[in-house]
Amino acid sequence: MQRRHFFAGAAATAVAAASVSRVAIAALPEPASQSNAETAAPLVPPNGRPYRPVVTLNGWTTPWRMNNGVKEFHLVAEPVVREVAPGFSVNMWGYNGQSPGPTIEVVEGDKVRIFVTNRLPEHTTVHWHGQRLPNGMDGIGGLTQPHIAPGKTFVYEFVARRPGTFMYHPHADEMTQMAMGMMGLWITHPKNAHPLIANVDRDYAFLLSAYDVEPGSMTPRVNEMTDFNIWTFNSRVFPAITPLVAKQNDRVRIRVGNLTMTNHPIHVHGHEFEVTGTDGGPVPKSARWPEVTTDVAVGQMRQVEFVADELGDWALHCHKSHHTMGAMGHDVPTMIGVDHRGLVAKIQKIVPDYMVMGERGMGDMGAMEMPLPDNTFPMMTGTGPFGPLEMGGMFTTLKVRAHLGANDYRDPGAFKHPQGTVAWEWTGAPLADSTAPRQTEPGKAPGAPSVRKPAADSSGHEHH
Ligand SMILES: [Cu+2]
Repeated sequence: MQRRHFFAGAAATAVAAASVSRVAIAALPEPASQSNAETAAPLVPPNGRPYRPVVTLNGWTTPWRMNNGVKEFHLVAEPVVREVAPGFSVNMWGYNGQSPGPTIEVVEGDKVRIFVTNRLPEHTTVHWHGQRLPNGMDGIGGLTQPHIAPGKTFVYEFVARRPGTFMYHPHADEMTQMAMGMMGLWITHPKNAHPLIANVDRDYAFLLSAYDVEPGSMTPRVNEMTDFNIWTFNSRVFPAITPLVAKQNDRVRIRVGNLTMTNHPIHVHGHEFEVTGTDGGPVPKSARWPEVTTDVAVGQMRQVEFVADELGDWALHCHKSHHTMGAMGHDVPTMIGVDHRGLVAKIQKIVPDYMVMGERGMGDMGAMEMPLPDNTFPMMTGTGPFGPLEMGGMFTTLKVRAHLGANDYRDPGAFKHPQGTVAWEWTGAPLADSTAPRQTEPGKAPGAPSVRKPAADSSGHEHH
């Protein structure tokens, strides 16, 4: 039914429709490919209905070919090398040279044809997450179509019926293929002014993905289910993730999809936002409320909006603190409060490079020049105008500036704080000793009241 509609403009009969398909397949569109991991300039649509394009963080939008009123795309599933951070590249599987694959942007009502060529060593499919489409176009290997064998090209055709934020990913050996980075964003812009879809000045999009890459190695362990160590926005880690920039009072939309194995509470500093849409569509206005963190569960898409009216460099990150950390293994013991004095000097006589980690927390590590294996990145890294940031994974910044060109997405550098607006060191009289916080005494349970007890107490801990 949908398919007949689809070709109604080009041909009146089923026979003619089939011949249109064959002609299209005989002339595969040249696949666009991207070699670097920088954020590409938004792709202003050269034809078709106009729309404000999204900016894919550390990604890009693929161009299309118009063919008799049909937007034709060509995805190539293939092994890629993704620069997750400078000096740290990972062997992934992706599309058209990158993981994630290119963003596909269309307009509600567009007739879309996607050619998918498989250059992987095993079969694949593409599932168009969240789309209304004919069942046979849903991309579930074995259920709705035969798998796409290595070397083969399949064609998907449907009308982008619903405006919104979607994703695409394989539905074939998913555990391997998604753990290897096969995913991409799909944006369907509204055809007309939509009561629930605001015009925004800046429209950002990224996917959450996680990998388990042992320090010093280059390929994710695909059987891992829980203990990932690379937490990314679009297969990129802080400080290599592009900042989101906005001019003061810009209306900003951020679209975040989660294709990891756990939820991510995405937190924006300095502003309140509303969730204006999900992969199920726009949220009714009566169901929106202000938030500063929204949880993006596995297989979900959240679209948040706010007016960027507070100047500054605001953190934007996953609120699970381990997810803003880098590649270090997780078998490091907690050393807070362990006194290593003396021991370190003895060990250093045998192992000159020996360093103790974490006896005053882990913050020292941000400043330490830890020797690292080849091809990895530090657990805590990034430097701001005031020193190390001690971050490393799902973290970036929202940079709001008073002066910024409408289409300027470049990093404007560090925020220049107005005088007197930065937290400062107290240099007056110190806190008197008598009111210093008390510590739990050795042998007592934490939280036990550290008050002087009456003389009758025989536990022997009176102060002498
Ligand atoms: Cu997270």
